[in-house]
Amino acid sequence: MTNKKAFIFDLDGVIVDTARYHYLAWQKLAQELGIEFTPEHNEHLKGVSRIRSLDIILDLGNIQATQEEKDKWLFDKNELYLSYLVDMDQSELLPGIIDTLKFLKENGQYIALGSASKNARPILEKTAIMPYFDAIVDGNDVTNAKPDPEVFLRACQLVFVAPEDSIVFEDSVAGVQAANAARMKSIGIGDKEILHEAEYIFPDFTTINEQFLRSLIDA
Ligand code: B16
Ligand code: MG
Repeated sequence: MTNKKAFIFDLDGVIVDTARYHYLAWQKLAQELGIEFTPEHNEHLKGVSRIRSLDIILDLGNIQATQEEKDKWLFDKNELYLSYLVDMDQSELLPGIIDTLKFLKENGQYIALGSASKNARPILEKTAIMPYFDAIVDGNDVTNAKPDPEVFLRACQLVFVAPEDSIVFEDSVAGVQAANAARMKSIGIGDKEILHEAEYIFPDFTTINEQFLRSLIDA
């Protein structure tokens, strides 16, 4: 009997190193508004929707803004972020990710995307990894942002796999909490102190071996 699990990948910070581009773009806005915005503050923005991210930054600076101002800042931030992606290609995939996707595909597993980003599809295209994915759920498809489990629940539904047979790879605290809330196996990619709520934590995909992936498939 084949054991088909749903392996759900976050995008920013898991598949590609776009987290630093989000940070640079938010930092520019924060600077313009006279708000101090550090890498520590940025951790709270990872996995969080664009709109919520802006609210967090404005709260840091105690700034009240009209909807019109917010819309302009959101637009400008996204334009700057997109300008960093213009020349993006496969070289921006994070180390070890392709080997992991290949192994799972060769072993007949479902692969899905579960990202908060509204820019997810062009990034998958630019990095030429769209063919690996059986299902894509991104910021355009959900109403509730991480840590709400909606994005991951929709991803497993699309491949007809139960949440308890689903595994999530995440680099953000909000994403790990979303996976746990969905009752999926959560695997943190990054700092073990920041991602301590995850069931397993690895610094990156080069440290995840085939034996571990096999154990997830056979669990
Ligand atoms: P966009 P992920 C998230 O993507 C990022 O971690 C987060 O920093 C960003 O604000 C969010 O996407 C929205 O992205 O502005 O491109 O719609 O990590 O869930 O793949
Ligand atoms: Mg992420």
